[in-house]
Amino acid sequence: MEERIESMLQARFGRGLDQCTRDEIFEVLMQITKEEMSRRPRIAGKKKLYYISAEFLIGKLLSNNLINLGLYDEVSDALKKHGLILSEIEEMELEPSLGNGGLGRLAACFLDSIATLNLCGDGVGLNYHYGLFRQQFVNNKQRELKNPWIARESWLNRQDVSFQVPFGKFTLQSVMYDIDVPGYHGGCNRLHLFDLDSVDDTVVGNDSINFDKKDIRRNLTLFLYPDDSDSQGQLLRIYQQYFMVSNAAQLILKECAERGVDLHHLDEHVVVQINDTHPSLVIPELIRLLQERGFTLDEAIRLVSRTCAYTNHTILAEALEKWPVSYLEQVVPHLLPIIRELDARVREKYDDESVYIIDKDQKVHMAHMDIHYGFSVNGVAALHTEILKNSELKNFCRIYPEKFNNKTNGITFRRWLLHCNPRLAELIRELIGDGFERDASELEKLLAYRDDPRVLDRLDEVKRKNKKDLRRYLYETQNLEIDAASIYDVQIKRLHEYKRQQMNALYAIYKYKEIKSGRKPEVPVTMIFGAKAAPAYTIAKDIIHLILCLQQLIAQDAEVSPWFRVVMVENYNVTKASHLIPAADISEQISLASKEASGTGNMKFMLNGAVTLGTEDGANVEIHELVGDDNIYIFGKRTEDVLKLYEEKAYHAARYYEGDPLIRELVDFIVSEEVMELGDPVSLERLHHELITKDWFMTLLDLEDFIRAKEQAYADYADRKSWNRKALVNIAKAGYFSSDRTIAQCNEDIWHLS
Ligand code: 26Q
Repeated sequence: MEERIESMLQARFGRGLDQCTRDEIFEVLMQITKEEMSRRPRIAGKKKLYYISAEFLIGKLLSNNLINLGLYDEVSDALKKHGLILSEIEEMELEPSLGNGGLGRLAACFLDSIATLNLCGDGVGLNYHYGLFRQQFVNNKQRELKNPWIARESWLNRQDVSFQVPFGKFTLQSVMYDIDVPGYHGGCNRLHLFDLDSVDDTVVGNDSINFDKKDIRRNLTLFLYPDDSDSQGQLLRIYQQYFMVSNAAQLILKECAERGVDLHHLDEHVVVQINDTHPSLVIPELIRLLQERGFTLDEAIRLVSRTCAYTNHTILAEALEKWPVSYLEQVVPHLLPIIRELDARVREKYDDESVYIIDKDQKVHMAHMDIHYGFSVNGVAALHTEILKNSELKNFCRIYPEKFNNKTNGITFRRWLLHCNPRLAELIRELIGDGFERDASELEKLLAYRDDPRVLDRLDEVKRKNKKDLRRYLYETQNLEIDAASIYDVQIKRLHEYKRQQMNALYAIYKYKEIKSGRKPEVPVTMIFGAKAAPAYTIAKDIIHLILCLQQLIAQDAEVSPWFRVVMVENYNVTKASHLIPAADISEQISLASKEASGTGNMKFMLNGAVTLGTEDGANVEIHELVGDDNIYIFGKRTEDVLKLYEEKAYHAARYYEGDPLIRELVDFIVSEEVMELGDPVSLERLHHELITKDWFMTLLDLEDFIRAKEQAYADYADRKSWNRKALVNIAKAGYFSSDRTIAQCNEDIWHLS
């Protein structure tokens, strides 16, 4: 390997490993990895899965691809001989931020597992030039910058595949780029990302994310839509979605032709997984294309309905896509007759407005189309699926009980253990062998060591080293100083009110005041946040502002800062997650019960030996069941209570604020002199007002129980042996959350690939 790297460097740059820059070495390692992937067999099968998703949050690929190819150690050793460290070379790689958060990262984990299980399945999405914005903190506020990731050389391979995509007013010609997806010690699948040659990066200013949203030809694939809270650009979003699915559908039919598939048996050769409703237009598009090929409408609908399966990722009303008929009329007029016909068939059969595709306000409910005209509907955690069946989608479940199924999310252990936490992986190998790398359930063998003080000490040592690494990383990247001997209490995820970062901030205020009153914690604490807010989501940005003000206030306070720190990591992304998670002691999963469909960060933390502090929400419920009461901190109202409060409109934040002196004191601190001096009074006032008048996600309802649970966790941490046992049990029980398990279940129940 050393020779191969050397000779390639010489050929390209005329210099060797000792003289080349890290960038140059990275470029060559990427090239070697790409060559290796192109030599691996492509996974084939009678039936092929197309996983269509508007997001694939793949993160940096070099190390992961090398791990999966079985080349990591070889490359790492070759570099070491020259005093180089592979992980430092990987820092040169630009992160492709082609996703907002959970749903996009899930798609990336799934691709890894699909290839690892040797299943024939490709991803289909869009080649956003800038991905999600890069976040910068200026004056304690978030600022958004563009986030380019496509360098001169990248993982993308331009293909000779191109389709005509017809829109209402014009037709565009696409181009397909592929990224190879290697399975763990196996063959490769691909991620197909569609783009347009006419897209023009220069329509975006240097440091901004603003551009002319109407110039579709030039802007279509520039940006990933920064989630549902940004109300602008809806038409552009529909253009993107149709561009994605028309390409996907044409690719499917082209590949069918190449494989000699008789389209009358499409459903025996193709399965389409629709990742949330963003690709839902693939249903009418496939119907349209089959009609073009001579199929009757009845036959086309029958075939497509047996081919498409839908995953729901949310029950938040505002994230359920409903597009005005007039928008679709403008962007894809040729699909409207089909969508109307699909709706008419529903209306003819069912006398229940709540299941219509087009509602009385002339909005098209994408999820309704998926449920009627797909063969499977799955939720992403047990609780979430139950809520779908019994409340959110209950009228559909009555009609199609057989379609509903649960597939609890998972994560790829290649990235979230082997790559991000090599020390822990090595310790586990030493204890139970390497079987867990293929069969994650083998991690349970670790339970044999739950009372072995030597093993618990070793676990502690791994965590301590990881914490030191993180300390250095935060210092070098953001000039943040944290205490490596403190408890690392971490909340990293998109900023959303339902995830309740504001509740965690109120805890920070509580702790600050406690220490000010002379009550110091037994062990110092560092609260670590990382979160991006959608650019148009005002309250979310106000919450970031509050956290950053608290960070400054506490850092400046010599009385408090030796005991307690709040830090917010800038530009939270997959790379940052892989530094933060291995070092965490406490995993914050504190969404309002019923609101977090699953969460996947919770699984990553658990696998890395952090203990969850959470509500009975999403997959936390399953984590709780697996680890038992002693190895998790559960607090807060449960789903039944919450749903009832909403139903009866019985939650009033003001009552908690007015009726409870502690709550009042904490909330009022947001607009105290100390904080107002550091921050923007308008933003702080707005957040304060929101919390006491609306508090739609019931922060104040759970605040005191949250404080109780967190205090308990901090106190328990002081008993190192018992804490390390909790960490060990969490790791041992994390096997269930391998995405290999999720994908095996998807295949068994939905896809039926060979
Ligand atoms: C909606 C309308 C218009 C434009 C964009 C959107 C939009 C974009 C992104 C709606 C939703 C998303 C992202 C959703 C998401 O990430 N959901 C998360 O999915 C994870 C994987 O299943 C779960 O673990 C999380 O609980 C869920 O929040």
